[in-house]
Amino acid sequence: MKEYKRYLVTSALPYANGPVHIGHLAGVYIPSDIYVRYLRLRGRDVIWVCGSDEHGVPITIKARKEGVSPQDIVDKYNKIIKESFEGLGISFDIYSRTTSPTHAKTASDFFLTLYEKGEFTEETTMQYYDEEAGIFLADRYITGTCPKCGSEGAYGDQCEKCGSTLNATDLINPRSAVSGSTPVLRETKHWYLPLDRHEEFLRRWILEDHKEWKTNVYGQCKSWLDGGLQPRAVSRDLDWGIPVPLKGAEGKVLYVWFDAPIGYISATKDLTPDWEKYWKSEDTKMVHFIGKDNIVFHCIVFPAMLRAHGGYILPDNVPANEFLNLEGEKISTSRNWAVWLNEYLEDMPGKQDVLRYVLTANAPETKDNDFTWKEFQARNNNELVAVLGNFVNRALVLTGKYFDGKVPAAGELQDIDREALAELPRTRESLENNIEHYRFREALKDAMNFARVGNKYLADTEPWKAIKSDPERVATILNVALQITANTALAIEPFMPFSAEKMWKMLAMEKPAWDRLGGSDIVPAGHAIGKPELLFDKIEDETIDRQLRKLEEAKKANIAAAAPIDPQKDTVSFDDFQKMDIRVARITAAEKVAKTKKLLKLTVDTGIDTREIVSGIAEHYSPEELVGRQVLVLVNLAPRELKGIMSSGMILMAADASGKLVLLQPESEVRPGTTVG
Ligand code: B3M
Ligand code: ZN
Repeated sequence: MKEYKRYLVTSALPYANGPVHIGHLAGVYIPSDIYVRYLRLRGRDVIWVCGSDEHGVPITIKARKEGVSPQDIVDKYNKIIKESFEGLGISFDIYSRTTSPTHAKTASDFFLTLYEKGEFTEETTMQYYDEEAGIFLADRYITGTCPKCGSEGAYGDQCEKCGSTLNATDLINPRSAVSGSTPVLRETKHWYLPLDRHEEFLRRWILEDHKEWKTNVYGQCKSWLDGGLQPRAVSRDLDWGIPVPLKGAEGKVLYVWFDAPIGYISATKDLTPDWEKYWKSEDTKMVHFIGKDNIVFHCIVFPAMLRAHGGYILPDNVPANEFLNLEGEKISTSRNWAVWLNEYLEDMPGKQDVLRYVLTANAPETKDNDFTWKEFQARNNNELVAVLGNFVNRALVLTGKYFDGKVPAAGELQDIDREALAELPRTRESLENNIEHYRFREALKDAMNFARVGNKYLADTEPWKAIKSDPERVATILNVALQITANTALAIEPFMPFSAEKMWKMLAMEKPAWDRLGGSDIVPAGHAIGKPELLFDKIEDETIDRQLRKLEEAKKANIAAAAPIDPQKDTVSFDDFQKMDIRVARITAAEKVAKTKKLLKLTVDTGIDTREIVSGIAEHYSPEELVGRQVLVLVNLAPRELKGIMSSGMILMAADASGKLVLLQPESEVRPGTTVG
């Protein structure tokens, strides 16, 4: 393996059109945070850059939907994203923005260099233009009938119903999502990066020189390369983005996927005047952390851009993860099917490490994985509380109890002590090897192994029993246990920095250098430790149920949003309306209709009389819930017999988002018999 002098780590720039969710965290930000924290602990020269991706069509769509400017949208979400990352301990060296002046200049200059070197081709094509709005339409702004499956509302680039990839010009009955008008085809000129010119190089560089890349990454690259590379447009007709810096290119901006990766360079410039040392030296190991949907841009397009420009290094590795699902379903921003980081931090204060732990233990490193709240609870209770927290607590509490909080000196070691201590350097080696190879799930198991060894050691040596007969032996046991505790604190730091910090506080020690990890002499005899506290609390069902209910709500809202609204019925005359006699009434009794699931027999005081109405609401209300309620009743509906009961009238109701029927009732008490109209 190549020896590098320094590291440049990048993490995908999140789109500033929504908060980040657990899928982003598990796929990109937690693994990169672990990696970088580890490198820092090892004293390596590393910088880690990230920032908001603030251009692109999704942001303009969101702005239009909310009736605000794209700048408002990115300001809002950049702040939410940045603060929530900080809240979770994601330790970027810089979190920048692609709307920064540095970035505008960097991206613009980059484009010009490629243009002047003749690295682009130009092409004039026909594109949909909205004559009413006076703009060219991005694919996402055109909807129509899918030519493949015939469903309505397909987008210019994709039909979400059948999943087909489309060209805007394939859509039947295309409509502009901006004005609703029918778009027309117009000529437009764009600049293209001819990826085919780089194909041979990329084949060699990836398929031969980087066989060590993760199989999911390597495989995707190979299939792209085998399919043959095509020129890709690097500009768009859009009014939000970095203007194409050429005469005659008014109204054209850099394509977001051209400017965004250059954002890594701009962020580095904003971080340090020494930025070229990181970007332009073969001694730098560059690593891109991304999700699988970004592989082609980071392994093929961006390297081709860097190479076309010249002078820049290419990534040494691109450890992309697969996707995380949530409770068995694909995470979706638009359907609000997600656990949002900002909400998690509010709902679960002090539990940052629990989320970091669970998302690492279950990271989608080699295949898509599922996050469930039940697993979250189980891992917290059975692993963090029962293993890590329990071990640390016992070691510290017993030291307080038997030795007044002073670390006892070890006497002669027995086999069982030596065996436990011998696990430490072995575990360290495995942990390091796993992190250096981007196997963070395995590395976390190693970190937890320190606590497992400690837990087992205490269970086997039983100091609480030995204390009566052999206090000297207990001194040795607790010395060993405290060495393991300190090892644990050091080992978990990249994964669970908040807990590591608490542990050093409880041990009343400064964090030692990483090279002490695996050692049996981290905590000196005679040292006074601090006050033990619990590292983790048990998570109760109630907490989990609250989160599940939140998801249930999201689902209901989606069903409601997706349900079509009935078209308006034919006009009726005022006289026809007057024929309907609707009154305020009160339910005085309610009971189930025998042998039916849906029907209740209601006794209703209509003010005119007391009568019976059979209503299909048994699945939505219990009889007890109904008695005493005021309702609206159509009293002159022709009576009809239902299950042997004469039903005289109809209770007015509407279905809510989940399909549950809800009663319509006066806002305040009204005398029964009062006419509604
Ligand atoms: N914003 C896409 C994404 O979040 C994009 C990443 C840019 S990295 C240069 O999936
Ligand atoms: Zn379709």
